[in-house]
Amino acid sequence: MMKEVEISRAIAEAYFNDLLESLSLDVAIVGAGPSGMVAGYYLAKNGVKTAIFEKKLSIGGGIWGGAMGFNKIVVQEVAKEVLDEFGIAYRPFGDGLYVADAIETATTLASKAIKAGVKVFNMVEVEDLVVKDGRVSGIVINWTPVMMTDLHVDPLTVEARFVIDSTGHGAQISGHLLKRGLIKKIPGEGPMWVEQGERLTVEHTKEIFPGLYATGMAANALAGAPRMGPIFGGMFLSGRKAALEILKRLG
Ligand code: 48F
Repeated sequence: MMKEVEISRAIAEAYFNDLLESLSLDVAIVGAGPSGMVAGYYLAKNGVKTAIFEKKLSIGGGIWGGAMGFNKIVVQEVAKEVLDEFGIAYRPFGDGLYVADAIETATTLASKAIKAGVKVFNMVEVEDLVVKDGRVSGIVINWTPVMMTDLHVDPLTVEARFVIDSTGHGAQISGHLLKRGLIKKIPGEGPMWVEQGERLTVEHTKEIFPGLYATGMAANALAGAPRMGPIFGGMFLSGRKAALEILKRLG
């Protein structure tokens, strides 16, 4: 029946079912940028209970604008197989480079991750971590508007066997460990050097503290590696690497 309150009931019930179901996760991913969505896809596809928490209204992080708002992205040879896995169209360009549409990339990564079983909670900011006995064991969440307006409202908590910091350049989640002295430093990204930046981002995708992995630009910032601009292969491979390592750990 098209009654106003029935529409409200449908939304509230469906949303809170998802939230209740996601209070206890195998993996909580913070940030729905390329590395977070790729990680989520590979985890969920392999039967791991995974949710992504994104503080903005929209998923996609730094994908949408390509470079300078020109909405194309570049992917290098080694990461082409991730585009193939997701079925994202591309066009070869020069020696070992491929150009894909930024809008198709953002929407397809999200669609495939969700269809693989990832729950995405947008407009939810992760404001802290749960740390018990020297191990990250969950995240602390609040509504983005609460955080923006600085209202004094207590958060909720989600427990997770692993948390992934996929928050991009700011490495916000790892920052919560830094301010408690639980990790020593976050050097931040260095000036542009594409090859090194891409290589080091993947190399430094790892468990940075018991229970906490970092991917993408967060891994890059934690390593003090160079920035690389609108080439996305490193982001994809970083997300996949974290997912495969966590899959191994979960058995
Ligand atoms: O920055 P972002 O796209 O992360 P990424 O996977 O990819 C980086 C590239 O987009 C690009 C690049 C390519 O070479 O350099 O920058 O490392 O996405 C990070 C997402 O995390 C969200 C943020 O809104 C964005 O969508 N985010 C950040 N902090 C929080 C958060 C938080 N505390 N809680 C929830 N979401």
